[in-house]
Amino acid sequence: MERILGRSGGFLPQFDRGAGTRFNMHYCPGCGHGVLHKLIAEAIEEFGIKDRTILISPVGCAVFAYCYFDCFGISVPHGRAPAVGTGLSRSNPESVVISYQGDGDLGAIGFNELIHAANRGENMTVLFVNNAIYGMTGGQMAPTTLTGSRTMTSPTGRTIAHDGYPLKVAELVAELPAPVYVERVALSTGPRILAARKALRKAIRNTMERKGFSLVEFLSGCPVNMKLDAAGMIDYLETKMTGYFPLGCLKDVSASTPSAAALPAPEYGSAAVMETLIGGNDVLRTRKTNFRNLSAFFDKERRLKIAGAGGQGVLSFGMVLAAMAGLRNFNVTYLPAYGPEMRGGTAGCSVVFSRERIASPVADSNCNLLVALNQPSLERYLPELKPTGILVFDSSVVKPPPLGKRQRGYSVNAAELALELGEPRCANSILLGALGKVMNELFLEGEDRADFQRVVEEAVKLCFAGKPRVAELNLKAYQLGLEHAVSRR
Ligand SMILES: Cc1ncc(C[n+]2csc(CCOP(=O)(O)OP(=O)(O)O)c2C)c(N)n1
Ligand code: SF4
Ligand SMILES: [Mg+2]
Repeated sequence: MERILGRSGGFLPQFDRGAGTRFNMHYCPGCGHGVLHKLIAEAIEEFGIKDRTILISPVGCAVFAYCYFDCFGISVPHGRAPAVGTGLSRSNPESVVISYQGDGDLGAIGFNELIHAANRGENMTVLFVNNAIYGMTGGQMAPTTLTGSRTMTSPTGRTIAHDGYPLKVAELVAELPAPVYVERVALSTGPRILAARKALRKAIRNTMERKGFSLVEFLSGCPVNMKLDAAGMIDYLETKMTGYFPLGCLKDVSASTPSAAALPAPEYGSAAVMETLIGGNDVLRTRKTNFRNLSAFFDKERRLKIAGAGGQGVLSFGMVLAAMAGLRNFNVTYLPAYGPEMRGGTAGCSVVFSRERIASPVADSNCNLLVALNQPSLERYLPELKPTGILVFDSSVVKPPPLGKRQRGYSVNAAELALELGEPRCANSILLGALGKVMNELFLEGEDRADFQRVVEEAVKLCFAGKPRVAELNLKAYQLGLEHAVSRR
């Protein structure tokens, strides 16, 4: 008896929901989440996988699931659990990734993530709690709400004409070739809960043995939002829910599926990235590792933000910078922002380079260098420039802003000079010249200055390969920027 009533070792010794709470669980009486939590905790304990399990909590009533289990836990945005689970599972092949999701989380906002993770056969267990309602937010219609059900958003009852058919998630997943195990169970009566326990364990075992993707759908009660008492809830599950969502195993090829080896970790060395971006090129094969007199600038990870309007050459500016870093054997990332920006709004890209591995390719905050090609971009990103950061801007279109004590500013009237050159689109390369001036004045000495000039030329030629006249024009523009850029302080 104690075994059944006691707290499983898969649970934390204390459910810490913060001071002042009256209850030691945040689920309503009769809720299926609590029952499923117990089954999960028991499996984690009995399989001895506390140190391998990563339980992904959903957005929904089980949002605090990580407060209960004595294993690793992670909370993710609404519906994103299978996408996050993919990363967790691939980068930690030994882990047992369990994605815990409700019908709103999995069947609505996150259905895309779910179906693609299933289709890829990611090694994870998905526990799908189908209570046919958005429980947490107070009872709105879910994709699995039964036809005729009255909810906050279907006050006269769900209709097929208006809302479509209740979504049979398990059937859809079972149709895919990749998943190894798909079963639907119910958290209703004692025998049903025992069957649910068995299904849950099979799925978790599959993940432990790296057999691929398993999904168990749990028909579950939300008595509060269904406005039913405990007996009425069980009756609803046993008649209405199982009537539309038949229980049973929809697919099981676990026994004949071999354990899959972990995917090899991808290598993003600068050489591979450059080959991919620019293709085979002799310059790549002869490149050198220069900047030997490493200044403080090249020693650390550097995050550069280039921002302006669509059509100003912001993205090719970033491309040239990324090529320069790659040509001198830095690890480098280049992240352009496409989309409506291309129609004349703001456009931007991030370039991050480092001697070490790069954690994030986004330089939208805490950037070391900001190149602003128009006023809105300056206003948007200047607050994100580090206190020791450097600003380079086009003084023909940007008002010189006040800078922090340790910040430095350089400007050049790029748009005007580009007009004089007869090619307004070259303003970006004139600003690249201003950046050359920054490097010469603040960071580079002796032979490294000459090498910087060389790497600019190599990078421009690479990025405009097949267009020698354009490359030549841009190098001319670079030279103009180098000559005309001025330090603002
Ligand atoms: C991006 C986003 N959209 C909407 C919400 C609001 N929201 C919170 S929980 C939820 C639905 C939860 O329903 P379900 O996944 O079925 O879980 P249950 O509470 O029923 O267990 C919604 C829509 C949110 N938190 N984030
Ligand atoms: S609202 Fe429904 S799903 Fe949420 S805890 Fe209560 S009974 Fe469970
Ligand atoms: Mg729900």
